[in-house]
Order: sequence, then C-alpha cells, then structure tokens
Amino acid sequence: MTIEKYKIEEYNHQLMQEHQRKLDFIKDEVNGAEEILQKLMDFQVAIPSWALGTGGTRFGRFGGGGEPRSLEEKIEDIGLLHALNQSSGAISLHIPWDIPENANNIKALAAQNGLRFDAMNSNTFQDQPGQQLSYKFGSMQHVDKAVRRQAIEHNIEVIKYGVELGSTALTVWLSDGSCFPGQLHFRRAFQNTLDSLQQVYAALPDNWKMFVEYKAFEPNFYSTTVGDWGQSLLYATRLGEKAYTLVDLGHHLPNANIEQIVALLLMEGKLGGFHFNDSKYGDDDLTVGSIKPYQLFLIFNELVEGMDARGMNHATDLGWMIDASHNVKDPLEDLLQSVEAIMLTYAQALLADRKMLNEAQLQNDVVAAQEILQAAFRTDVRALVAEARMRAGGALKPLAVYRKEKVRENLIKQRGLKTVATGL
Ligand code: LRH
Ligand code: MN
Repeated sequence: MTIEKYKIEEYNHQLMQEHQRKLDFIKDEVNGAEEILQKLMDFQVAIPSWALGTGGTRFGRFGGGGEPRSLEEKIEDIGLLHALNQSSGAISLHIPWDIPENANNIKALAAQNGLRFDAMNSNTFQDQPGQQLSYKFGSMQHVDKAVRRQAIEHNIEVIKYGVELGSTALTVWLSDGSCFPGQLHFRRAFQNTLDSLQQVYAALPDNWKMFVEYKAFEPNFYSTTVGDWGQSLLYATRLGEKAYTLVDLGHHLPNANIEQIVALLLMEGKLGGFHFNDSKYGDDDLTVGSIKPYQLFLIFNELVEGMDARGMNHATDLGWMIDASHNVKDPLEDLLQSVEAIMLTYAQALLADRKMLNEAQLQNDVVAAQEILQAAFRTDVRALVAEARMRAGGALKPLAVYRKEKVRENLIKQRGLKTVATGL
C-alpha cells in the first residue's frame, strides 16, 4: 500500500495554521533552529526487517493481520513509514529470515521506496531446517571446530548478500554462553569466538564495518560469551579498526549507566551503532522512549557531545537502527512512535547549551548542570521535528495519517488476517 504525496500535503495543509503558531514559538525559544532542522532532515533511522509482524513470547503470540508475506512486502511497508516520516530511509536485513532471492530486483524496489540497506544481521542463534550441525551449545564459541566453521561460513555468506545490496556493515549478535556453572570454559569460549570472528573479519570488504553486539543474558541464563560492553570492546579492539561495538539498549543489567558506556565507547572510537528500543526489566524490545525517555535523552546528550568532540557526521558516522518486537501494538504504528521518539530526543540533545553545561561542570555547579540538561529535556520540540518532516516531504502527523488512511485495514484486505511475517 502506498500513500500519495498529494494526500500527505492535503493533511498537512489542514494542520498548517496550528503548526506554524507552534513553530514560531519554538523558533523564538531556541538558538540555531535552522541548523537543528537540517540535522533532523539528514538523520535516518534503519528499520529492522524482522519487526514488521507481530512478535510474541513463549506464552503466546496474538497476530494482528495484514503482515508482510515476503521481503518485497516488507520493503513496501518500510517505504510507507518513510513516506510518512521521511526519517526511516534504511532497512536492516536479518539472514536467513530475509534472503534477497533476486538482489537486483530487491535493490531496485528499495530505491523506489527511498530506502538503502543498513547493517546486515547474521543468525547463528537458531538451527535452520536441514542445517548440518546444531548451535544448541553455541556457534563461534563451540568446542567443535566444525560447528564454528559452519557459523563462520554463514557470516561470510551474509556479507555476500550485503555486498549485492550495497550494505557496508555486518552485525554479529551471538547468543552463545551457558546456562549452568561449570558448563563452559570461559577462556576457551572467548578464544574460539575471537578466532571465529577474526576469520569473518578477514572476509570483510575494505569499506565495511563489523558491529559486535553484546547482551547480558537470554537465551543463556548463566553466562553470555559477548556479555557486556567491556567484552565487546575487547573483541572489537583485538579484531581491528573495522570492528566496533553495538549498543542494544535492552541488553544491559538493571540500572546500568548506558550513557556513560556510550561516552567511553565513543571516546575510544569503538562505538559502531545502536539498536534502539526500551525496556523495564529484560530485553523487552518495547517502543523507543516509552519507559525511560530521560535515559534516552541522556544517551543522545553524550552522543551529540562526543560526536562533536570527534568532528563526526551525526547522520552517517554511526549506525542508527531500531530493534523492537511488537506483542500488543500494530507493528507499523509502533515503529512510527519509535522513530518519532528518537527524532524528538535527538532534537532536545541538539539544543542543550553545551557551553554553559561545560562551565557548570568545571565549577562543580551540580545544580546548574542539572538545570541546563533538564531545560533541554523539558523543551517541547515536536513542532521542530514536524517541520523537518514536512520540509522533507513527510506528514506533520504521521500516525494520524496512517490511521485516517486505514492502512492496517487495507493491508488486511490485501494480505489477509492470518499472514505471519518472518522474524521475531
Ligand atoms: C538479540 C537481538 C539481536 C538480533 C535479535 C533479533 O536480542 O537484539 O540484535 O539479532 O535481537
Ligand atoms: Mn539487537
């Protein structure tokens, strides 16, 4: 299903007066509104190909209907999101859930929808039908060299698909670990994993990056072989300059200070990118900014400060990706909300008074420092983000247009109630 540009302009026209009033107000409030608007227009968030259907848990899955039945339909759905918010101009594929049977056709369809291919994701956390050797006891850590070889070859195959599509990064998330004390020789597991990653690293084209994604627990519940930022940094440092860490917000132990982790990984030049989501307990994969919006702001605050300190290009020098699972929301509405939360938070971080904050920090003026940060967090930047969207050809209110155009109803008519998308 597509939403024509003229339709979006009609909806914007109805909202223009109200929008202009709010925009004029915020432009009086903030410094550098035009620079912020340009940065917002340049900023694109990659949508995960595995999060376009209804997710579930071991206790159940409640499908919502109209789910994409193929990679082509997934690209159309992301194209629709991008038409509405002009901030979702990339797709991150997961192999083998979304193998591009005909890469040229897939690439052309993505281009028609204004999409490029962000990081590719390998999968050695499931056994595929007909797979020779099982990953029950891990993949790259496995005591059996043949299992490690199988995992290495899969990752090299994923790189090949990515090269055909124009992607320039591979995300490796390993579920490897152990469920009971004594099950695993930690040092051997690390060495096997490093050796395996080195063989994948050797197959990377020159302009590619490898993102090593860490996670504290699940599906293993005693140890995880890439279990935290320190371990991921160790691997990335040992692998070489094309290897980086990837921060999935849901992959930390309770109360971890993620913004401090981000600041240090950025300082080391080893922060590769993000899987944005939110959580209250574990790897809940909830809508971005739905549980801990202030933490998300503090993370973007460190990102803007750290990237500017290194002269990095905000839009292109890090991997901005969502990784979510939708148990009770319409997947496309959930993704629209997540992209909106990211853009709002980025805008707030951009308008924080860094000079004043730095002075307060140098004077140990704790109260002033908090006031400066919270002044930015408490600034309503919705009109700025909407303006950036509209200037880029998007909708002032994407979710409202999505509902008024009855997108889900039309997708159900077109695809049926029982379709199940590949993925989580
Ligand atoms: C693991 C993870 C990883 C993906 C998977 C779908 O929890 O975050 O990034 O491969 O979710
Ligand atoms: Mn992830």
